[in-house]
Amino acid sequence: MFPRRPVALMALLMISSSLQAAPAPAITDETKIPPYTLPDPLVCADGTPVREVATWRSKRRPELLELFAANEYGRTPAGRPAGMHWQVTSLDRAALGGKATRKEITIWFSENEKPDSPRMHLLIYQPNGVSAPPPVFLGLNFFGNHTVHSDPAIALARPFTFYEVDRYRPAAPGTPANSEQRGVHASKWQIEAVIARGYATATAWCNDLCRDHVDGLKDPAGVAALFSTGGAEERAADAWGAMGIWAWGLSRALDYLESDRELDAKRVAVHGFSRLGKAADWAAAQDERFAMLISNESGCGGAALSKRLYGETVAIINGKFPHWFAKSFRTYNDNEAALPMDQHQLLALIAPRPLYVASADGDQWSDPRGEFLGAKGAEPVYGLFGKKGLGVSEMPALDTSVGETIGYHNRTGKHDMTGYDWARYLDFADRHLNRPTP
Ligand code: GTR
Repeated sequence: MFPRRPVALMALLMISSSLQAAPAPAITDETKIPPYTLPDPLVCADGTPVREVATWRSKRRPELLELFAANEYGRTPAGRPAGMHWQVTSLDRAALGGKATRKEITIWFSENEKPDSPRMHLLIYQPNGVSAPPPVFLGLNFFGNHTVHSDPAIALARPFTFYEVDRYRPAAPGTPANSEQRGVHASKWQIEAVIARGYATATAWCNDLCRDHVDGLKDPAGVAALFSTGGAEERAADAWGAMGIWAWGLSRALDYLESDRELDAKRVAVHGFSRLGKAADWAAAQDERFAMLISNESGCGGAALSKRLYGETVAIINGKFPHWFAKSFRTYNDNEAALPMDQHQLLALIAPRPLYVASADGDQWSDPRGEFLGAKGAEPVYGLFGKKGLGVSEMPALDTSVGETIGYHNRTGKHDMTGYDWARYLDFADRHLNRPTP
């Protein structure tokens, strides 16, 4: 029987007020976390257990990808756009004191090359004097390519045109990014160290793809406009947001790398820090051309379990960043128990490729233990492939790197990507990406 009208009306009012309700406060006391149950990565939605790689590949993996697209990150258009093309805009074979070659490439996402045509600027440093095309670390940066190294030859990023959410606040809207910012994020990129170990590094600014702003999806020069996505509120419930677009951009950067015979596109480690770590996780989950994933303090919506209510929650992240995830993700605001999947299953989608998850002890907002448990929860799928994952059952001591095909450490210090982190990633890459592709 249908409820009588006043009851139905009251229910509607309750639903709409719960949609607007302030998020429940974050829990930061381990003893206050409510009990939760994680869905099994190796049991299909219809109850079929996954006992073979073939079942994982044909059934469970597509099923999980669909759950993440429909309920969290939104849907990604397949492949590259028809008119996509690129142009090398600078090339210097004597960069970094002769140790590296620096390249800049503009990747246009349509046939147009007008001032507001969607595009991405890729910056690459590759080691000189190597005997084979080197493996590549690929990641997006927060503030523009010119911030990853103080090299004065790096082209400045296009000016900001409006405030960027909680990250970079120019004195007034419209204040351009300026050369004072050159190299401000150099410590997060460690380019000399990467080159010295025989790897190339490639990066693009996330804002080239989608401005990190509540109105970012409306930017006429952004990728959202190219696909007529609509604004953060106007788009379809399962349409992508900034996170999906950033992940897509990483795959488009890989398209370019595949065309560059001086680099080994079969050995690309995609990496990301924080919000850009979430994007890297989603990129590697979807695009199996990425040979490795490094997820640095990716937290909520990244490597940390959502159902474990510690630190940032789904309601908090959706409230603060309404443009990051699909609108459908808001269904789970303060309702994480209803999620049909969780982030350990996202990490499981990387299997059998090497995966490194890293936390920082001073970054409780990202939930270090939740990130460790995310990695741990992916392990059974690595086992299915005959790979040993973390190989430990408890979180390791601070500043201790563990694991085989899944690496993990919890660094002392704040939310950051440091020389310590990079040294661990380079060691991990040496173990897993050390053989040149024939
Ligand atoms: C925070 C956000 C986190 C993380 C971080 C960052 O404000 O709550 O999820 O992404 O920003 O990107 O630095």
